Parts: sequence; structure tokens; C-alpha cells
Amino acid sequence: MAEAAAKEERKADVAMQAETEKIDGFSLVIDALKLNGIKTIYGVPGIPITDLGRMAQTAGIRVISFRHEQNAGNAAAIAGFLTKKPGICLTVSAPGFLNGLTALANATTNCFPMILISGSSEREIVDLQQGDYEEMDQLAVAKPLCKAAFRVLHAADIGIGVARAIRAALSGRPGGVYLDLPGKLLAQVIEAEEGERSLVKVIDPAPAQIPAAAAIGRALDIFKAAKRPLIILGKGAAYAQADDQIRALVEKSGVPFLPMSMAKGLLPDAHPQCAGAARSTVLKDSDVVMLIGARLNWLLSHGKGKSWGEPHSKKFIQVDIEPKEMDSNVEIAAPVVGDIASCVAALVDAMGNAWRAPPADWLSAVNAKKEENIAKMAPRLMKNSEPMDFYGALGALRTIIKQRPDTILVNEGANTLDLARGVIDMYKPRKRLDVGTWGVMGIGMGFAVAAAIETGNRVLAIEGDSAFGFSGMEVETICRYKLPVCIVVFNNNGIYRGTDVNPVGTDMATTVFVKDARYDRIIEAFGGIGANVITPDELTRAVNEALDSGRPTLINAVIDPAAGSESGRIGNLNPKSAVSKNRKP
Ligand SMILES: Cc1ncc(C[n+]2csc(CCOP(=O)(O)OP(=O)(O)O)c2C)c(N)n1
Ligand SMILES: [Mg+2]
Repeated sequence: MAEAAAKEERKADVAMQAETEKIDGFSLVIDALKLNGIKTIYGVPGIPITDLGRMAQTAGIRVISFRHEQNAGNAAAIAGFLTKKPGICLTVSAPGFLNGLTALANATTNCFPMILISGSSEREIVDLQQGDYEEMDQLAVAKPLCKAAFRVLHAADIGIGVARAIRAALSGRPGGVYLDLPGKLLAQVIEAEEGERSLVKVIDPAPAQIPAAAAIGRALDIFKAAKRPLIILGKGAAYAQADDQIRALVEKSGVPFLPMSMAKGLLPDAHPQCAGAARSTVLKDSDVVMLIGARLNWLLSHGKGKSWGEPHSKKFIQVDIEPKEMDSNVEIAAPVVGDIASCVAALVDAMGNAWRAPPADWLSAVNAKKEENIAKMAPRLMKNSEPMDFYGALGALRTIIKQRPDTILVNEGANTLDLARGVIDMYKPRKRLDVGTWGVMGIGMGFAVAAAIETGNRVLAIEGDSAFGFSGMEVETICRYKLPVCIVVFNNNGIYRGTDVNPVGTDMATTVFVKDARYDRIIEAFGGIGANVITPDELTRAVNEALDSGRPTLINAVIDPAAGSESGRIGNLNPKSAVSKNRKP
């Protein structure tokens, strides 16, 4: 008897030893991510990646579980923007992958480094289209929508696959990368030693790209000769985390600067050189424009047309890491290609110590316009009316951000977005996160979750009632992880306005929602704090309480349903036809 027991024990020992010498795909993926400093994964569990998430959690990676992959993807994308490390989103196959893909495409458009890792079904069955569980050729679908896409088929290639994904996401212009992991790969077992040796730590994933001296010289010759110069800072400049160099360039040059939405706060909006309040004047009247990490896309009217004044009246200097960005819309007189920190440092260096400030008449013209616009706005922001209009509500939130400049502001909607962008001054870099290049609705709760997790700061999410609906279920996620997020829903009963009527009276108008809805009650279902406010004073009180306590809070801010305008500030982009006009209500 004793002998048999001993034999069994020996057999178990041998089996265990053999097992410790093996490693599976699950562990290799986790080890590869950990080796490269990945600390957080955002995702939704399910076949075939449930165990991957569990094991990652056990291995010390934080795994934040969402209610919908698009929100997990948006969280990963903004984590990438905030940290300069690729944000990781983990999803199941076909439908989960597709849900995450919108966020991946959006990340790529916005130049946020992100990796979407999706499990996938049996290759042999998928490729023969034999109808596998969640069958889809995900690699092919992802490819045109992101910066790079890879699939790993052998466990021994996991290290290289993860390394390629990280380098592709971070190097040059950052963007979204897709990494396809078939379920079978995760279960594959190889020798542990071989596995560990196959892992790759990515050295210098975003190497400095030094601009050519001639490019710096050319740019400064033009900049120096300018009579009405302007600097435009884009979110690429915010991403670069070259805050000191950028401030040095702006202040040494004495040139007015205009921050794009997510570059607000790179230098404070209250900085004497900030021309945010004189936007149309500086765009129209400037003669030399230096773009730093900003693209001449639709957000800047492609660098031409009425808002840019006389045709061919200005010269552009463009600082960007992507050479193909140059001349994309108009001629760039001085392309400066390189990473922003290196380019701006080189510019500052070459400016020397005797740089002359721009002509005084330009600076005084900009300042006069700025003061005029600020004075015009001031009384609108102080209105304590009932129900609130956008300005009254935003005036209250503006003061709160001034008092609490470390708060991260998440913002989406139409009027709620456009007006908040103009009204709320930012004081610190990377504190304003919004809809970005595509103007996409649905980033709100994903961004809020990741902002809280990655920075530990308080988050204030200012959401149109429509915008909020795109990711609203993540209120449960915010409550579950007890995140210090205060959501303010600007409730004007609909999209743009809550007053539209359908003249034929069948269904309601397409832009209106249930009247007088109480969004605050949604968060109460999950143990968060809800508040319903109708005046700016009440709003101030409720937001301050939320930011003091750090408890998940949703404030339903009742906004006059008639206060908004069609499409916020971009109504001009709606197609108009002379024929369809008389069919419109
Ligand atoms: C994914 C996506 N779908 C649809 C739109 C079109 N869209 C632009 S703004 C908006 C909602 C605006 O309403 P709301 O958020 O309530 O803001 P308000 O103007 O009422 O303040 C919609 C649906 C979009 N930008 N993105
Ligand atoms: Mg609305």
C-alpha cells in the first residue's frame, strides 16, 4: 500500500515538473505585455479571452471590464494619448471585435497609440467560411482602418507579435494597431525556456526624429520676417509632452498662439499671448502661421477659404512627425519634419537670444479683438436664469475648472461641446479630452474611466444628453470601480434642441427625446449620486460636492430646450439643396 502511494506521489511530482517547464499562449501574451510596461487592459470578457483577462489580473495587470467594447476601446485610446504608451483594448471575436474597431479607427484618425487585441475563431474554418462560432476574417477587416494589423499563429511568435504591435502604435505618428490572437494560439503550449526567450522588450519604441538644420533655418527665416505671425498648437503638441519647450518657443517669440481643442491648457488659456478669444481675426489677418502638431484638416478649414482671409495671403510653417502631412491641403513654405520635442527645441535654440517680438500693431490689434470678445461674453456667463441656457451653465463650470485646474474635462455633444470649448478656459496640459478629429459621439464614458484610472485626478464629463446616450451604460462601470467622475448631462431634451416638431405628426421629430427625462436616476441604480439642477448656482453646488467627495455622480442639468442651434457651431457643414428646401418643415 505504502509503496503504491509513494509511486503515485512520484508520478504527480514528475507531472508537475513537466508542467513547470511548459508555458502556454495565455501566459506568453501576459508576460510580453508586462515586459513592455503595460499595466492596464480595458475590455469585455468572453470566448476565447475570458481566461486571458483573469490570468492578466492574477499576474498584476489591472483589467477594467466594460459594458461595451467601443467604450473600452475609447478608454484604451485616451490612455494612450495621456501616457504615450499604447492603450490596450481586449475583446472577443467578430461582434466584440467590431464594437472595438470603431474606437481603433477613431484612435488612428486622432493619432492616439492603441492596440486592439481580439480573440478570433478557428483559422481553418474561418478561411473556408464554414460557419464557425463568431466567424470573421478580422485581420482583413481591421487592416484598412488602422495603422498596422498583425496575426500571431505560433506561441513562439507572441513576443515578436506584441513587440511589433507596440512599435507600430508608438513610432512616428502614433495610431491604432490590431493584434489578432486565435483562440487556439492561447492554448498552445511550448517549452517554458523557449517561450521566455522569445519575448521582446521594445527598446526606444518612439525614437527621437531630429529635424534637419536646413529645415529649421528655413522656418525661422520666414518666421522672423513675419509682420503678423501666429502659432497654432494641435493635439499632437499636447501628446508630445514637450510642454516646457513649447512654452519657451511661444514666450521667446512673443507670437500670439491659438490652441486647438485638445491643446488647450498646453499654455494656459489665460496666458497674455493666447489668441483663443480672437480666433477669427488671427486666422484671417495673420501672414505667417506656424502649425505645431496641428493638421490643416476640416477643423482649420483646410488652410484656405474665407476664414483664412485673402487667397495666398499667408505662408505656413508646419512642424509634424509625418512627412506626408506636408502640402496635404495647401503649400507648406517651411516643412519641419521630426518629433515635436526635438523640432521645437531646435527652433528655440536657433532663435538665439536676440529674437525680436512681432510688430506692436499686430499684437495690439489681436489684444483689442480679444478684449472686445471677452467683454461681450462676460455678462452671458453670469446669467443665473431658470431654466439655464448653455452660457449660464457653462459660466458656472468655467469657474469650477479655474478653481480646480487639475480636473480632467471630458466633453462631447454639439452645442454642449462647441460652447464649452469656447467658454471654459484650461490651465494645464492634457486636461481637455473631447470628440477629436471626427467629432464622434460616444467617447464620453470611456474617456472618463481611463482619465480617472490613468491619472488618479478628478474627472468632470460635460455631456450633451444625446452624446451621453452613446456610452451611458458605463455609468455602472464608473460606480463599480468607484471612480471620481462627475458627469453633467446638459439636458435640452434632444439633439441640438428639444423643440423640433414633425409637421406630419406621425412620430415625434427625429431630434427630440423624452421630455424632462431624469438622467440622474440612472446612476442611482448603481449606488452613485444623482442630482437634478435647474440654475447655475445649484449646478455649482452639486459639481463642487461631487469633486470634493470624489464619489461617482451624475447631475441632470436642465437646459432651455430652445437654447441650442442646429449642429452647434458647424451647421454650415449640413448639405443644402435648392430643391429639397421646400420639402423641409
Ligand atoms: C457616432 C456619431 N453619431 C452621430 C453623430 C451626429 N451628432 C453630432 S452631435 C450629436 C448629438 C448632439 O446632441 P447633444 O449631445 O444633446 O448636444 P446638444 O447640441 O443638444 O447640446 C449627434 C447625434 C456623431 N457626431 N457621431
Ligand atoms: Mg442635447
